[in-house]
Amino acid sequence: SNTPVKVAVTGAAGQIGYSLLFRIASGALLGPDTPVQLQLLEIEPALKSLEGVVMELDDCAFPTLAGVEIGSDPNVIFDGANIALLVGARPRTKGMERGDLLSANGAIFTGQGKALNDHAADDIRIGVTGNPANTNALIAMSNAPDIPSERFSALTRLDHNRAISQLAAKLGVPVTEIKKMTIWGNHSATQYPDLFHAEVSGKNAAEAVGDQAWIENDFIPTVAKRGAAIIEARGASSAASAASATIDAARDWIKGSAEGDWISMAVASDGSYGVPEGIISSFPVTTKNGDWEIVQGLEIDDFSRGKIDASVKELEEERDAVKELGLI
Ligand code: NAX
Repeated sequence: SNTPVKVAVTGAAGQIGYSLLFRIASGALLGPDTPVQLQLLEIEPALKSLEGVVMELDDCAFPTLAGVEIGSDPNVIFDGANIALLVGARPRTKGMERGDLLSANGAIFTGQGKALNDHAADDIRIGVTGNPANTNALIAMSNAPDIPSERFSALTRLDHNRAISQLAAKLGVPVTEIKKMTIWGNHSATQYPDLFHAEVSGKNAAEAVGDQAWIENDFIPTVAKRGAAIIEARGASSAASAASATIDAARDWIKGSAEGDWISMAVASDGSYGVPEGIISSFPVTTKNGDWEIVQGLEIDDFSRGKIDASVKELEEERDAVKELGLI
């Protein structure tokens, strides 16, 4: 149809926003035949800078961009939104304790959860990129009782893409040969990128690598600490790759994952794989018609069990902390 899809983006004047908005507007999210209306949320002091970004969006004359609205009130910006990409968050600054970070973000994501609950369209899908992404998604979800919990997800697609890229480089194969990659757990240094269920040209990836030491001492920490390596090299955190992963995640959610493959998404656990119900943890999922389903029946050996449990434990601690702060 020709009715524009309303895509809300928060933190729109930030670094990820500067890459993300142009990709969405050019059709990378919904394709060349679907007009999009961008609804951009920023804090008051960043609105002037956001106006400059909107001038640049205008200057691209994207055929798929039907309109742009900006503002600092989530109740206005989320009105009628079909997709909300929650990118804006309060970054951890020097000397900030984890509790401070959780409460600063708690204020943002409780308010945005309520605003989505009251104003978003009935078919809303919400992807959280802003960190701590899993727990921010949990806070938003808990403050939006009228939105089904399956409509919330947190981004682990960047970690997923990083894992594919590292494995492809190790084996000297194109990324297209790699399927069924999984990130388990939290989008943090405890995440577990799993090669034991991944496939390379149809064969088991861990067997193709044939080197447990590389998996444990090289692959897993390289993927888990890639964000820090980018900061070290670039002097700024990953932005274009984070925007690209945000697009991949939302596009596959809406359009469906590929036949014979799966993707990683952090979603509300139903208890699968021993992950406590309700926490937002990353799983292998397939998607179809805007819904996701956790891939079932994978055998989890002791090594993987330990890695998944460690990351899930961190998520439970974050959940307990935000519960104590009265945010959920
Ligand atoms: P920036 O600091 O460049 O941009 C964030 C923007 O959010 C700022 O313009 C700020 O004004 C805005 N903002 C803050 N509070 C807001 C609110 N209440 N409503 C609307 N906007 C608000 O950060 P950027 O590099 O763009 O990163 C954004 C977030 O993504 C950060 O939390 C970052 O940690 C997180 N990331 C998550 C990744 C993931 O894979 N899940 C990877 C990349 C990135 O580190």
